[in-house]
Amino acid sequence: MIKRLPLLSSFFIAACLSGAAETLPVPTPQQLAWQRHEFIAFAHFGMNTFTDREWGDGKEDPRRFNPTDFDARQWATVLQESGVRLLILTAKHHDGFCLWPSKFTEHCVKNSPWRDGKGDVVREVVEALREKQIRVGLYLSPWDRNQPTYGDSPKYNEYFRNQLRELLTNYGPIDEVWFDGACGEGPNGKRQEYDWPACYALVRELQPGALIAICGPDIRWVGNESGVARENESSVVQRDGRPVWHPAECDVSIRPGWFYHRSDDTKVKSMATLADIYFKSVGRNSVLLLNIPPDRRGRIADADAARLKEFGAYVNQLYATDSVRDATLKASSHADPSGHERNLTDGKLDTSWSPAGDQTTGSVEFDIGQARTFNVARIQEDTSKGERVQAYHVEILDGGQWRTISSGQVIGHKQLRRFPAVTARQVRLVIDKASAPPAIAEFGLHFNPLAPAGSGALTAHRPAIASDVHPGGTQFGSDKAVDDDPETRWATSDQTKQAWLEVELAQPSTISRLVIQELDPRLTQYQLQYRLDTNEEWRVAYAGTRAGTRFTTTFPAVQARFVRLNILDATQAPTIWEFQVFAK
Ligand code: FUL
Repeated sequence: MIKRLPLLSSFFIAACLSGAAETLPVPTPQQLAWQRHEFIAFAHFGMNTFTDREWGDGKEDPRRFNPTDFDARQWATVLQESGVRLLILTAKHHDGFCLWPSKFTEHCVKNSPWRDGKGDVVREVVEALREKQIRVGLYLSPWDRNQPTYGDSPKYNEYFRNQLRELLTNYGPIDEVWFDGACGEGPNGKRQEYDWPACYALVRELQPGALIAICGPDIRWVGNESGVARENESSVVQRDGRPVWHPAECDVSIRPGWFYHRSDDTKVKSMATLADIYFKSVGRNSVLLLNIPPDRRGRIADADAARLKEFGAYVNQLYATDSVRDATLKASSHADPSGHERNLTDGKLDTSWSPAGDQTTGSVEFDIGQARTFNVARIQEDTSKGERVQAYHVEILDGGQWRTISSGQVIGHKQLRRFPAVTARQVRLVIDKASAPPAIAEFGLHFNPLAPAGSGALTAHRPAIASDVHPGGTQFGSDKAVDDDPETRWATSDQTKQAWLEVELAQPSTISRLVIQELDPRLTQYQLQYRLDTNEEWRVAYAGTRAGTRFTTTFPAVQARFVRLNILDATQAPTIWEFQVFAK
């Protein structure tokens, strides 16, 4: 994992303490508005688009940047038609090439042939977005492989702040500033120490409404680049022994890479995959940040545009029918005058149902009037009051008996709980535990026409770490071997022959089947190792001398919490589409 944990500013901590219940952290108004966008977009565009790379080395000739038909209005139109309300543009990626004419470097658009060196991608994108009421975010890579001062900490910090000042003063209101955590050594061999407090102070001074993401106090990286949050992902995390509001953002690309590569044109994620990601990000109380990388023309590629619009339509359709919208509601009790249960179906996030007095448990029954079929429950807290619920379940009346169809702990802004389709007339939402009187804003029941995607592997979407990752870019990260996406792979550095990939399962599990999908057959000696606890020695569940593109084997069942593919020898650097372990 290359992204770093953020630091917290005192500004931010102060905002957390002014909540409804004294000790419950609450979002700032900006964080609240951002979470309610739910689904936002990323545009990785720059030198890499023209060199066909993911991580440039900063030595590229600026003349290589030359989009043939740059059209920011086309981006904005596609985004608007897909329901996207915020776009984050890579103003500068790790190669240091700036998409705006910076006064502080020659490595930027002013030395490119595009628009005779007079162009400004940032300006054109910002203006096109504003015409369509789409908000703007900017990615400014702290890691800069072009800057000679990188690694000479005070000097580079000044350069970085100068760039930040240009971006935050010349382009109107910016909603999100994205500081990536990837970081290498500078040319002098020294590691750059960033001056984060000074950067945060500058953002607050120049753009008080902007949220600082990733290496920043306002928005947290979810921990993988597969667009997937954990179950019960909370916006409240512990920092220095105190709870603070730091919501999760799930970044993922619509293609295998972050930048456009023609060879990926046939690998645009399918609707089933995108829908699954949506449920595992937005449906788990997180914001989905979906990357749509413009191509060498400087336009969103046709396949991506079509898929994004299809995705936007799918999301609208999902909410279009709600079985409880006209249901008759009856709560165990309700707070007067504002906590009436009718607020649960009024479509407003600022009105909520709360039980009477200071009760922290309660339930609401929905009588739909006739039996309806649904396979998704939507539950939303009014998070302006914090995340209060700690346990809940949803049940249906089935043959005179209440039967639980879904349960969980965190609700937060939104839970979309999937379950096999059921048909029922009476449904009940039960709050089993909360840290303060719950304030439930919305409840809905929907039908998702797409079957949940996924292999069912115990390793799928679990935290994965590797001994080695190819330096070409994060599209080769360890998470790619467990993302259930056969178009993305974990890759090791070119000379590697030995490597390991370790995955933590959700709980101690019985395992007895292994699947390995290699790019091509390279492994010649490897083990599937396992253990129940980090203090234990690794044990071997299976040892193999070949794998290949579609390898499956069973082995005598063992109990594991951690599994590891331990590669002892290979003909070439190991690279693996999927590593999966199953119960059976
Ligand atoms: C990573 C970067 O290294 C990738 O190139 C990409 O920008 C991604 C969003 O963040 O850390």
